Amino acid sequence: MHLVIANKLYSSWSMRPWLIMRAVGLDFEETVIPLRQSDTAKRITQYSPSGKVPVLIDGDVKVWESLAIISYLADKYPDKPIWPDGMVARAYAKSIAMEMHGGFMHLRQTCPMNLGKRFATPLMTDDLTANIARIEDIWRQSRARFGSDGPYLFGARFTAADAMFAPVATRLDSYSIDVAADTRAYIDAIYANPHFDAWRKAAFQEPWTIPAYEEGLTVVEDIKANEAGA
Ligand SMILES: N[C@@H](CCC(=O)N[C@@H](CS)C(=O)NCC(=O)O)C(=O)O
Repeated sequence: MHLVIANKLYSSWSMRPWLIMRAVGLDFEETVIPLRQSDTAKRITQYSPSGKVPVLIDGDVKVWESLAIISYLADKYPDKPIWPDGMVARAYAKSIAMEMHGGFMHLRQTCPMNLGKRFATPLMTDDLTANIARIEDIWRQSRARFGSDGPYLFGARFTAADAMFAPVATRLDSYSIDVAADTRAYIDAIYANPHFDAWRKAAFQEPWTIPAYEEGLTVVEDIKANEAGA
């Protein structure tokens, strides 16, 4: 299988299928196409009918949209623990994964993913506050109902629901957003995940910086530069 993605520093949608593929031990090759270059659109459309990544190429099958890729993998590899065990937990996991895929627009617009920087807390509008409250509620409910045996949303095993929310966890951290202690513990669990850590370290090796993605934001820490110099 071949997963085509964008910059690991910035591309939250790319991170999601990549993380779950790594977490369940699927072999794949990857191609990173950097965003905002003169040939970005041409390169992406060579692979992806939507002009967006991620896209998974599996022989003559092409699957685009992050959640469709995860769904395809779960169909193709039913023995791989992509979703949690049990019909009720799986229904909950798919509900929150789809809620994430289609929602939280205020957080996504105000706080674009950028693993390399820490920013000052943005203006906490009512819409942004409501998005964050709902995210904290989802994580709390999921952990209380299904997650008692480990740090992730469904316990000890990192599932597709965690993959969908991992970039959300990074945004709460990167934008210095005040969260409850249990939310912080979940964010820390994502950062401690070895596959997330591998993605983050690879992001810091990338040569590209896209200033347009930082316009209007106040940088309080250049994490990528600090970790590279450490
Ligand atoms: N809904 C899509 C979103 C994909 C998306 O927006 N991808 C961005 C990168 S994160 C992209 O390909 N942008 C193309 C560009 O900016 O040229 C998914 O879930 O995969």
